[in-house]
Amino acid sequence: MNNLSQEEAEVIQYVRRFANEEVKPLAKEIDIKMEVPDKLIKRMHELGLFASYIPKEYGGYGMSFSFLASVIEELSKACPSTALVLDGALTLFAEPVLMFGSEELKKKYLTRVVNGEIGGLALTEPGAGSDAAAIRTTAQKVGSDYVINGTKIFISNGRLARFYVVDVVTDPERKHKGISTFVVDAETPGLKISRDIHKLGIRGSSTVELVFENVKVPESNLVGKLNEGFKVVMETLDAGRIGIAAQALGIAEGALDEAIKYAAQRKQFGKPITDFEGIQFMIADMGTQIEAARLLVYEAAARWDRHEDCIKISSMAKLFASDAAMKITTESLQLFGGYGYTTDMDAERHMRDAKITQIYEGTNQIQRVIIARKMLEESGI
Ligand code: COS
Repeated sequence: MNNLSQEEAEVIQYVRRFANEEVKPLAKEIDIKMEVPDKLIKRMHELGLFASYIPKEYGGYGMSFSFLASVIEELSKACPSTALVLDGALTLFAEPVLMFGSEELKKKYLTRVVNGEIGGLALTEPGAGSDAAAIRTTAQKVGSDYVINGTKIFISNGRLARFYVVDVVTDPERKHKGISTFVVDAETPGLKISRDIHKLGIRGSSTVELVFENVKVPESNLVGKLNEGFKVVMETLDAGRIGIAAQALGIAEGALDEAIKYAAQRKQFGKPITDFEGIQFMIADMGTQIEAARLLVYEAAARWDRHEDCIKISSMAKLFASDAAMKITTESLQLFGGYGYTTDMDAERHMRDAKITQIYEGTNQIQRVIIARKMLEESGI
């Protein structure tokens, strides 16, 4: 049902075991210490997860996007912060390089992703969130280089990233037709992490503000064509949103699994609370939402694998799965009663982790705008 090859389905069994045995026991500590430990990132590399989605010609395993979505789902059941390290590296960094990068750029950076080096995407700015075309970070041509100046905010994988895909203005007169995308190495002089951003959920994921002060990048680091970077980032987000939908699905499943286990052993009025119809209805509704989210996530992933237009389906998957995750984590906490409201249980963390999926890679209000625009366009009216 996940459209996985037999080999991919077998590998997923290992990923599930890794998530259960090595990631899940650390999830609480990751949240408290606000860091995914290096040893987990190394293990993901050893298991070939960074290489999984990279094509064989760049040293990877050439597995499908559906496989990647399944990995993200499995890891997110255990710890969505850990999942985001991989998701960011592959959907937000590797995917745009793969889709639009020159051969030189692909060889240079994708081989490094295969080696477990992490990347990120630097699009959002203090004044440009939902209105992505309003970015103001500039890149000016000086000789054969471009010199970047500006500030980027909410950058996931911030401190872990060795390189970022960065969106900049190269022709201020032309709005979205004057935006270009570059790969910038984190070590480049003038590029600084100006602060860490502390969050409600996915606290293990490093989120930073980046400041660019006369950061020089070679023209050869351009991803796609000059002034065509908006298309690069929009298509990146088409893939990225499927990744977030898979993350939301995993969070919801992780929360519901725990809640069912608890409810089945929690006795009140002389019987397990799962004997009460009110509780059964809650479980049934949550299970149905998860199944519907799963169908959307893997339909979107399959279409991405078939190189079909995914604008509408990826927004639908992200919208539905993230709203479901928020609802399911809230209701799961409710099943724990007073205990769910304490930090003794994981339910409150699941709820905090779910919230971001309704916000990042485009708020769910923006997803609705995208879906409606596409539907109206398709109606031909
Ligand atoms: N995939 C591919 N191309 C897309 C696209 C998508 N999802 N969305 C828009 N485009 C293209 C359009 O086809 C159009 O191309 P042409 O110039 O060839 O006509 C161009 O991009 C501009 O599109 P549009 O006029 O719709 O742009 P808007 O400025 O109105 O913005 C939205 C469109 C709102 C969809 C965009 O700004 C957006 O996605 N915002 C959310 C940003 C986001 O997700 N931020 C999170 C960052 S990562 S944490």
